[in-house]
Amino acid sequence: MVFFTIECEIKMPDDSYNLPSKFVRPLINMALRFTFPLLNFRRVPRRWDPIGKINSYKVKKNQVIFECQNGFLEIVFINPRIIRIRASPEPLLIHNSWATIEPKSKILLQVSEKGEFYFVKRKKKSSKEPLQVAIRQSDCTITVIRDNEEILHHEVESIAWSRRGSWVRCQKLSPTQEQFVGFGEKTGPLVKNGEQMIFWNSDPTTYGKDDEPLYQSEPIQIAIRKDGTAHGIFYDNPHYSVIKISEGKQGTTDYYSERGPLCYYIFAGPTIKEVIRQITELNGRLPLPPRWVLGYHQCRWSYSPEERVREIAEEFRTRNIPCDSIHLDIDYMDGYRCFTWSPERFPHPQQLLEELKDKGFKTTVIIDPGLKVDHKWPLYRECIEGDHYCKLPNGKPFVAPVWPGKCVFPDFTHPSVRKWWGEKFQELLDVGVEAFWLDMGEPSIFSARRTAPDFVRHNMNGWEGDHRDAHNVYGQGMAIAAREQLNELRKKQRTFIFVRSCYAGIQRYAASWTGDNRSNWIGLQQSIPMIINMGLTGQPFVAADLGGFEDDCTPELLARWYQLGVFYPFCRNHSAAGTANQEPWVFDREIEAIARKYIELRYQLLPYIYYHLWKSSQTGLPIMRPLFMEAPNESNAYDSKWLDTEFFFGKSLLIAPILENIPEGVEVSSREVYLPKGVWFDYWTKEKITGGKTITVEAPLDHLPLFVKAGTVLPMAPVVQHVEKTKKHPLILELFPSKKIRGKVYLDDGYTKDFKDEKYQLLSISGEQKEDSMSLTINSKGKLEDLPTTSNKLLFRIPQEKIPEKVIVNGKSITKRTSKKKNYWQLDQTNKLIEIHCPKPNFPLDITLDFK
Ligand code: MIG
Repeated sequence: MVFFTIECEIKMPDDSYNLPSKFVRPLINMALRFTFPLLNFRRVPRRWDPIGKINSYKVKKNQVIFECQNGFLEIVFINPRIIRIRASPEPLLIHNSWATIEPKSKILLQVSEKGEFYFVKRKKKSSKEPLQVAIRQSDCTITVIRDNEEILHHEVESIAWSRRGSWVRCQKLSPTQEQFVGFGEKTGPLVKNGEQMIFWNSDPTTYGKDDEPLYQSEPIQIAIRKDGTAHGIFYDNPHYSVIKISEGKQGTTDYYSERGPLCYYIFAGPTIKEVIRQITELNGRLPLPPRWVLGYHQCRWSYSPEERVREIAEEFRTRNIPCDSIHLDIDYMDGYRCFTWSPERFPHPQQLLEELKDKGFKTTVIIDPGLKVDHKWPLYRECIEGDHYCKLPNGKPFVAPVWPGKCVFPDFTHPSVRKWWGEKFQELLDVGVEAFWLDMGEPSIFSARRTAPDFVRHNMNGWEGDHRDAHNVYGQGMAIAAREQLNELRKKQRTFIFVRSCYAGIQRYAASWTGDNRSNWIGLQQSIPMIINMGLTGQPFVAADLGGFEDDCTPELLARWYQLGVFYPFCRNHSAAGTANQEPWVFDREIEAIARKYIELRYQLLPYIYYHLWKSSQTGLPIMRPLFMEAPNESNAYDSKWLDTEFFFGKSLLIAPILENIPEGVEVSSREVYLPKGVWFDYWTKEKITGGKTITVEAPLDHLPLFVKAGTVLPMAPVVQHVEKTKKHPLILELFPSKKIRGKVYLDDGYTKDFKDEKYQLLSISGEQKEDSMSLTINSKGKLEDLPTTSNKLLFRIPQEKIPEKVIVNGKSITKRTSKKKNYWQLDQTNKLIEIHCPKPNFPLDITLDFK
């Protein structure tokens, strides 16, 4: 009851909060650094009772249940490469997951006895079993075997329950040297060997190096072996959990969760890409966002009043800096009441949004979970009358302070509350809002503990529970509510939603961002491993606040942050109230030019990014990729020196940003870059470089080291001020030749859900370069004939070493520039390119360049 007294002691203002001043905030943050861990701390128990020896087992079609001395163990094969293991002191009930879209398993199982082990395998006979489970009779320890021979996972101690309380434990050994990655949103390096991590959604108000836990819980571990093989484990339990990875020759992973049952999935891989496909097969994949979302987003806490929003929009357009969305933070609301507009600051929201729309901006608004206690406000009354709130044990509403002052909290773990709340989005859609930003779902509360007390009651989809059960999925419920109802409210168009707090599997409801980072070099650097690890656990579309949230950004930092940030899957500049402005133009012309150059680069790469995002929606593979994903056989690809500082963007680009300020006494920044094996092109100079080695690259303030793999067809767009404008332009295919040339483009209308009826175009380009010729074939798939979101023209750009004698398109030799309506080719002498123009291309399209 300690927490109870603390919550009650808090003075709760009726009026909304004011932002604490710049001087008080660091003090609050410092105080929270102590109170937060103290009040959220849970001690991992010391005394445990193991599950004990196996007494008997039962095979029930697709399920094997072992009855042990102290509990039950269940094994199910979700498919031949994904198994689920559950254990509990009591007989196991249905598995209620907040993450998985678990298909009903149809895999029949069998158990065979060999020596002191039981082997669980598929009933269907095959000489090589992707996965099988061996369980020792005497203590029920589990070993998981891949392809009949390789031990993936081996328990050092058997599964156990705490003697007091309700904790569960699982301790496993990694038989081979492995590197552990994944774990979702965590600070620190990409590889987590030797670390202990807590899974308890938390709002630290701002975070720096090694601060944890943060807003999200994704207890998914991927183990990578140096031969490039990988497998994964997902501990599907949203309770307070701890994963501890001990170092040593043989790494061990200890997992503890405050409440059972123990439930985990093993993904067999055997490659990292396979593991991600398997994880997202189980937990779902990102619904394809509208294409404009890939543009640049500008935000700050807060653009207010209306006039300020207009001003910002105007700055972008007059300065010719591309931008697709302006985000409105909490001050657009009336006293922080959700779904309302401030009559003073935003008296004519519809008109404002209309004007923005005319200029090519989509409006995104923030939504918080807490509803202001205000008896005159209909939404509050509905919440109370409809019994939609989180409750105290006595059934009364749980009330706690957040921005609006005293608030009640919708119980997003209740299906009908999700429906009720989700339908409210109609009010914002009516005003013209296009996308939604869901904040504070930890839930974040202005108390010393920073979140709800354990005794608060939640519906838990009918299973009833307390806040220990609900805490890590409260934000997930908020996202589910928004996604499910917005799918209904917008039957035709896609909707973009992103959240701060969530649990594994969030990607099928919403994208996310990494919360309140800081405007410093650590904030810049650590966004790389963070976003990559989130991608590895299934979330491919993530942003970090570009320029940093807390503290003031400096010109040099902002320039470098643009160079990295335009390669975040989701690209948004955002900063906290009370900090210095950090829009592209606030410093000087040099910094503005750098911001523009890199935002423009992102817009040029849009077709490339869109293809990869579509790919994520199909396979789960993220666009921001660790080196070992594309270069699994190179030891440098596992070295944190490179892993934490450079990355693949899609299959073909390598980004090596500058992550430090220019050292004193040095004139020009430079960095070492490890270029994986193969041939590369410097993106800027088109100079060829052989990889498999480290190079030093000079990087003056406006330069980002950026490389393209030879053999790539880079689909590109011209620079436009917002995504919809690309419609007037051709699709550009830029070639980076090699013996073999490959590329893909995915195009659809970019806005509706029609692509689900195959109304898209998927182009596959393959080609060959020979001594004195080059050939390209472009095939198309999908029900659309034209190239949507373009002017239905193809433009090939081929670096020119020799000038072709003949260019042949579909068997017809074409001439140098003649008419705009026919295929023709020309030389771009300044850029040293051969350009081939194909208006209204017919697929398959064959092109041959003869250099004889
Ligand atoms: O208590 O809405 O992470 O992006 O600007 C702070 C104000 C609440 C936290 C979010 C941040 C947002 C801020 N919010």
